[in-house]
Amino acid sequence: MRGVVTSIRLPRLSPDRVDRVRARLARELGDSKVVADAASLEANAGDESDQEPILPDVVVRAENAEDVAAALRVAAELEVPITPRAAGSGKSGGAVPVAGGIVLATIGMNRIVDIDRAEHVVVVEPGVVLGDLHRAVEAEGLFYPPDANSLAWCAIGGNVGENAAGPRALKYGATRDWLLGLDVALVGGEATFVGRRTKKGVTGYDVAALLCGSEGTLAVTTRVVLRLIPKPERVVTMMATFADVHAAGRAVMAALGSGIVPRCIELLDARTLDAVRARGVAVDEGARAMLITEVDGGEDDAMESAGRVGSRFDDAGALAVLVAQDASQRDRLWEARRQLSPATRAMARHKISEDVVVPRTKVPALLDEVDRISEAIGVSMLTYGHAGDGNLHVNFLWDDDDHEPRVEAGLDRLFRAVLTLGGTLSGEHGVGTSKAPWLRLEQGDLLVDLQRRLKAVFDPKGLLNPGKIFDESARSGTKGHRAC
Ligand code: LAC
Ligand code: ZN
Repeated sequence: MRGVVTSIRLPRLSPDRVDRVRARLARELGDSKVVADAASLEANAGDESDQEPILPDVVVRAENAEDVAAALRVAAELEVPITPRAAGSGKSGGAVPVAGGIVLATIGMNRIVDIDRAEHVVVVEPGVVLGDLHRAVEAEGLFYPPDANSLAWCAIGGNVGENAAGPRALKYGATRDWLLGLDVALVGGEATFVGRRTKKGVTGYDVAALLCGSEGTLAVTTRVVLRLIPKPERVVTMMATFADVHAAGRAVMAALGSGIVPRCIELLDARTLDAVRARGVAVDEGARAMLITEVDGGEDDAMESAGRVGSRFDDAGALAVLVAQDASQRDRLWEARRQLSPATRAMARHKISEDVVVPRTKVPALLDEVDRISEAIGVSMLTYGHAGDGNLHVNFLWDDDDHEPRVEAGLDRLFRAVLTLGGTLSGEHGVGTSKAPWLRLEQGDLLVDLQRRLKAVFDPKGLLNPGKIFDESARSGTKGHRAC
């Protein structure tokens, strides 16, 4: 189990109540779907964030929507906390059961129910792995663009819960932009469909959009209807290198001014490039920053578009602009990019990774501020991420436990700088427990309180995924960081 930042800990159930909950769930769902052995509890305790894992008291392995509804009914009747979970790849503590209780695991609900070629719609269960969805629809000549970097194992239920995004968000947006409708179950076990299956539709509030990104605090997804488009005929992948990260930041703006919308522009700074080299991608030693850029389109125009973007990089002072020559070169580059999160974690005993966003014109200003913060606190930092969206993963890396207060100060300064630059605290990982203490700083009292009231409409007793998004005692600092 990975240990890390001390999470909020809410009061736990008494042993008697734990016994009652386990027995009642087993009666409703059958023994095989209700598990409480040490390995199962541990496997459902944490996520991919720096938040400390916390053991649940029991895990429900749902196999269908009826199981989900039954678990939510029992939770309401016995007034027990219940935390939904798909793959557990989240990066803000959203799936950590901070009050113990029930973890409701939907990863076993992994059927692709329907790929509708005529309507360009796919219907899936929440446990479908994103990469499997990509392969299935692409085999039909269709395309689902959101591409969280954990696509080899993250699941659609979590993608919906967190409104997950990835590199291709620059051109295609995040999960919410592709979500048409959801089958959901509420605390208490009632079930309904929200949204639509058609391209257009404006009846009532857009509840599907509200649930997407609600981090499992309002309802539990049992089925997802997503929009598709035809698969682009051609993709061109480019790797541009620069003498420093600031030149790369300026080149991002130059490329965005080219009239072409690349499907991604990923920035990697000098220390991140060391991690890429360590993963076997040949990068010139003189390069201190890189942009991985992809352009897609028709067979004829994609190369021309790539040429236009590449010449902007040249004008902006690129050391070299290389085009991936074949699928294996391209795959190697992306594999290295997708592994950055675990690869950078291995670079120090402690790591915090943020996913702040600034208006993209402010990326150079943010990079300057990161330099200043690193110098002021004397802690090593590295930055990579979705620069075309202004969404950067700013990482703090340190070995010495005594440096935690400095990191804390750096984190607070980073968040304040991001807000001053007109940005937001999270571009894709959500608030969870990790950013909860700063939510009010960004959104103000009225908006936070309005959302809390909304939460109470769905879940009056606060049983569903308690302690997330709004709980300001969630993280009292970086105290408790340990090697991960
Ligand atoms: C990435 C994850 C950390 O972009 O969001 O690699
Ligand atoms: Zn990312």
